[in-house]
Amino acid sequence: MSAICDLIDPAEHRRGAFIVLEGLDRSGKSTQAKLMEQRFVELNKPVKGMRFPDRTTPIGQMIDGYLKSKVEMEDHAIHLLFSANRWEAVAKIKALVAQGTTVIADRFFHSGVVYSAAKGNPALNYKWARAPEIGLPRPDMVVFLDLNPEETARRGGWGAEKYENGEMQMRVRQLFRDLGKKDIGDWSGEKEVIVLDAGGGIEEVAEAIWELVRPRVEAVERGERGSLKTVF
Ligand code: DGP
Repeated sequence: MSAICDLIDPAEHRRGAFIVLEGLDRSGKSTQAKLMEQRFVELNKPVKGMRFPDRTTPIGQMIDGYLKSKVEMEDHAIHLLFSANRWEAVAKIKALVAQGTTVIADRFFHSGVVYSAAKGNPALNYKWARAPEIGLPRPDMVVFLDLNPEETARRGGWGAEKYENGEMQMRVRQLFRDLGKKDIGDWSGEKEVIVLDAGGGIEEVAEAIWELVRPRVEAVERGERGSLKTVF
């Protein structure tokens, strides 16, 4: 073996993956994120589930008050709070991934851009909404669980929070579907999000997600995707 190979310890370069599930409110994201986490546990692979917004931090509590309509907030101001709530988790995400733990996030920056753009405020367009997300860790894969808003609205607990109304959810769905056609814009040719039909049963959807995610995670494990990239 060459001297260079002797110097490279493959384990040292093995990072974890960063996988994000996106979806409409009550689309089954949180259930699916837990089921995916379970797969990693069964395979003895280190994994950590996270969710955004993280309502446990001081910023997250402000967001929670807004979503529960306890406080009013100007559109740009709440947008920046959602973004700040992601930024405050960056060091943790990077450290976990660097130590070889896969992070599964229930929502990340695409929700930020899409939910704000869906408000239809001309002063808060897609370009403006994306700007504060630049520099965040870029997920290795983002899966959008695509479901008809009429279906999610029939599910228990729907309608209690700010964005849980039919029109908003329709616009959110359309914007996510558009992202499914949009290239990230680097050499990879990957799309911003992968749109997955989430209309089946829980196990069926879990299997479909795993079929997408598993090869990507294995590519990360083989070192083929290099280090974690950033949003640009
Ligand atoms: P959840 O905890 O997943 O139910 O999300 C709470 C709500 O907040 C949901 O309607 C989606 C919305 N949301 C999540 N992230 C963002 C964001 O970054 N910006 C905006 N405007 N809304 C978001």
